[in-house]
Amino acid sequence: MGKIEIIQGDITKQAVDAIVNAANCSLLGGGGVDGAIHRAAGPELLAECRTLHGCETGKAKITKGYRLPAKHVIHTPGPVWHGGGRGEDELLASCYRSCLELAAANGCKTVDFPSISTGVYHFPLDRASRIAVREIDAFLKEHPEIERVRMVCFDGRTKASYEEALSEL
Ligand code: AR6
Repeated sequence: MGKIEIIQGDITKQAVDAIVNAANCSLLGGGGVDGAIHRAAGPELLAECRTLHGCETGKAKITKGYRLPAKHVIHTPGPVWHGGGRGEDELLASCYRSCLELAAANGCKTVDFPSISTGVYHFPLDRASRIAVREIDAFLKEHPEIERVRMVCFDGRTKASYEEALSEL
């Protein structure tokens, strides 16, 4: 109990075993949190990402953290919201599971997530936050080796939504 935390902040500043990047399928950078992570990590991150040959929506790939305080970056392309009829819920759930599977496989005990898909990709926030905390909670129950998972929310509205979702678990 109590292994999921919600904070407000900048994910690029977090000194954890792994931060998650809300990427796109190219894994070659973009705007939002993806742009911030690449800027803070430095050009070595993009160089490693080029060797990965992209990633499918809902899957994840791991790199080193380079100049970030975090040891690793786990890159996951979330679904673009198209109204809910194109498997968006299951794809978003798969992002959280895939990232946590990679974290566990790489010995990461502390993992920080941004709010995947709720920016440029327009996934409805309250729907996304419920899916996220449900998947994280389910995974942690099966993987006691992961010590802490945080949602690092950039703004107060996002933080409030994840807090509400966590309280409903
Ligand atoms: N720390 C934590 N959260 C942040 C930060 C930060 N430094 N910066 C932004 N956010 P978005 P998406 C929040 O748009 O919807 C990129 O171009 C932001 O406020 O970054 O999954 C990719 O390359 C929002 O709550 O990701 C893709 O093309 C959340 O992160 C596309 O955007 C996610 O917003 C992915 O879109």
